[in-house]
Formats: sequence, structure tokens, C-alpha cells
Amino acid sequence: MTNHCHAGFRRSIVLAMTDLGGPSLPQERRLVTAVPGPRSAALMERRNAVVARGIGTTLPVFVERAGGGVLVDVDGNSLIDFGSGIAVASVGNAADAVVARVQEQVARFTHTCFMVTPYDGYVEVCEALDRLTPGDHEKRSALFNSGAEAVENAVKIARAHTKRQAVVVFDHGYHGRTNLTMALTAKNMPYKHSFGPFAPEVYRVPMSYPFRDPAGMTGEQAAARALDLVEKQVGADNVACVVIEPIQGEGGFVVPAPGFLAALSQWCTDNGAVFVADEIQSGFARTGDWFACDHEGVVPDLVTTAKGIAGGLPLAAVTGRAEIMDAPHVGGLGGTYGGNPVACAAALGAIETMETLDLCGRARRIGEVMTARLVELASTYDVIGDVRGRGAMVAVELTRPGTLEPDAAATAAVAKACHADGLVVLTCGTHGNVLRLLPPLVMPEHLLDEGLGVLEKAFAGLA
Ligand code: PLZ
Repeated sequence: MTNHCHAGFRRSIVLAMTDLGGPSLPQERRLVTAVPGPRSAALMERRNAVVARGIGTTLPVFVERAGGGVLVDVDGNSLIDFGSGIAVASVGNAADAVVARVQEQVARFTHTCFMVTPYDGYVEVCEALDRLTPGDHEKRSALFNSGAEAVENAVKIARAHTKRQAVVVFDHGYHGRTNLTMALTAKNMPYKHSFGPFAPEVYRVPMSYPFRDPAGMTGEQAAARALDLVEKQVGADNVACVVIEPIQGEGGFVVPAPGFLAALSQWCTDNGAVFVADEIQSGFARTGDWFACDHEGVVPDLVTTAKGIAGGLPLAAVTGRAEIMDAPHVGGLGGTYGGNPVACAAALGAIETMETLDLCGRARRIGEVMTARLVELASTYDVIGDVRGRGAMVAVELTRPGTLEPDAAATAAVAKACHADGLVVLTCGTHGNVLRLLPPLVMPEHLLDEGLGVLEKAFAGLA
């Protein structure tokens, strides 16, 4: 079953929008100084004097405006955005419907605390989550501020429901930077190093990673490899939940072999554990379906969402089976800002944009264009070991030619060359050897083509 989203399924009632996807910024790559330019460099100096060292910077370019497929910096350079602020600005920056709804809401009220005196925007977002997340069972949602907070709450809910403690996660998995989610996250540097001790009762097992697994290993076999360890080392009866990104994000855009997710989900059903899909990076039209789980018809018990849900405002959610979601006692879940009214207004604008512009369809088209070009690139440059992903969530993994040995240096060099040439690309992967492409789904096709051209030039420059 594939649950593609339907254009126009939800009509715009509140706002008269004539120009939904039409960003007013010129959609062009334009370099008028070196990148970074002098103004960005000066701001970077100010930044370094007051911002804690622990907060990193991928590209020391200060942004002044952004929209559609471009970021315009303080020196007047217009950069093509293949990052979307780490898969957040899927509807584009300052998308018309997001701006209009946020402006309307911010002028009426900015905060009451939903736990004190509620408001309808929160309810409307939960209704949308109910409708859009996989499965047509009865659902409930709870709203939070960040992805990590959503994952923490999914674990709380699963533990309250099952009255068990163990949490099963996967190699290369990423779930956040809070104490529990650091424990769930695989990679030490930079996320965990020196920040322990970490939360207990977290067990990591092998992921299905077709590029690195034994040739021909099926999804079912990879699931059996993982679940055998769970049964022997944890005990099925102790497992509260299995938490997995259906396509891994920070860990390297790892797409598991078909059947892997379904087998894990079935095991959870058979063993009374909760199957949690962390769709924080892969969700909300990014992969060409509303959620990555839709692609294989997998229906998780709980889904965590954030990032793309609210067009850039901080909002996150846990959505799932009513009987699981309602396990915690009244007052057991919450937070001062969770489901803030302005963030909810933004989410309603973002969801409306995704439906009106059929951004699922757009993500599939972007995926076709990117994948075709990258596969061609891989046939030219043997440092590209793998091209993978789905929809507008695509990556290349760089290895020493003919081996599985990660080539982080080449990856960093390509990213650096792209940045200097006006293309924002991000890297990821446990070994830092994956270039990931996450353009806004409203990226005009001529910019997509031009961005891929910049990437090709960067590979040519490696030789
Ligand atoms: N789960 C699948 O991708 C956030 C992290 C950036 P927050 N990924 C970007 C960084 O270096 O901090 C993410 C994710 C998945 C959870 C999270 C956490 O979401 O909103 O960053 O807390």
C-alpha cells in the first residue's frame, strides 16, 4: 500500500492565497563576493566572542533572507539550498501560507500554555496528524518543541503502556541530544563524547545497511540478525519499544532492505512491544510519501515527527494508537511550550502548502532528477560507492575505490568546494563520508539542475 498525498485534499479556508509556491526572492545562484564574504566574516568574529564553542557551524555564512530554493547572505550572495536547515524548510523558507497564518496568530495571542487554557490550533494539528500518519486506527497525539523531546516522550509512553523498560535502537541511529536520546543515538563524536553517563536500559543492535551488509542479505534476514540478539541479550518480555528511523538521517541516509521494517513491526506485535517510527527527518512529504513507512505499508504503533511539520518553527509530535498514547496518567505528559499556538499555526500553513502544491509528488520528481544525475556521477567517479535514498532525501556514500573503506576526507573536500561555489550541502554518516541532499520541496527545477551541476564540478575538482 502506498499512501501518496493528495493535492487539494484539504482546501484553504482561512486564507486567500493566489501565489502559494511563488517565492518573491529571485531564484538564482549569485556570487558577488567570496563565500563567506566580508560581512559574514565580521559577524562570525562577533559570534565567536559570545556563542559557546560547542555550537558548531557548517557554513560560516550569515543569512539575511531565504525562500524557495535559495538562501541570501548578508553580503548579497544567493546560495542554492540543498539542506533545508536539516530537512526542516520542506515547504521553503517563509512560505506564504506559513507567514500568513503565523502573522494572524501572533497578533491574536502568542502563548497561554495548552495545559492551562487550550486553543483550537493545537487540536487542528492533532487532527491533521491523525489523518496523515500511517494507518486508519484510532489515534491520539501530543505536541512538543523538538524532535528529541518527542522521542523522549514516545519512550515514556511506551514504558507506561507496557510496564517494561528496555528500549531497542540501531547502529547508526540518531534520535537527539538530550540525555535519553544521546543514549539512543549511536555515534560518539560529536554527540555524546564527554557527556555521559547515559540513560540505562538502551540496547543497540545491527541495522539493515544494504551497502555494507553481506551481499544478498534480505530485510527479513537483517531483522532476524537484530532480533536474535534482542531475544538472547535483552529478552523479548523486557522490551518496551523498538525505536527506528525508517530511513536513517544523521547516520548516513541508510535505507534498510525491503521487509526489514515490516519484520520488526511484526515482531513487536507478536511480543507486546511498541514499534516506534522516528520520522523526524524522513516524514512530512520528504521521501515522496507523507511518511517513509508508507512506502512499504508499515503501520507503526507510534510515530515521532518534527522538522518539516511546521515550516521552520519549533514543533514536534508523538502520534499513535489511542490505547498506547492514553497509557500515561492525566498530567503525566506536557511542557510549558509544547504545541505553542504560533508553531501550530505554522504547521497548519505548512501542511496546507504540502497538500495544495502536492509536495509528495514534487519530492518524487526531485528524487528522480537527483538520482539519475548521481548514478551517472557514480559511473564517472569511483570514489562514489553508493547512491541511495528516496524522494528528496538522497545521498552518496564515498569510499576508497572498490572498497567499503569510508573516505571522509573526500566527502569534506566536495562539501567545501560546493559551499565556496554557492551550494549548501550537508554531510552525515557514522564515518562522516556521506553527502546528503535535502532540497526544499518547492525548489524550482532549474535550480535543482544547477545545484547538481555545482556538485558535479566539485567531484571533478577532487581529481
Ligand atoms: N530524530 C531522526 O533527524 C534531528 C540533528 C542536528 P531535534 N536531526 C538533526 C544536530 O546536529 O543536532 C533528529 C533526527 C531524528 C530526532 C532528531 C532530534 O530532533 O529537533 O534536533 O531535537
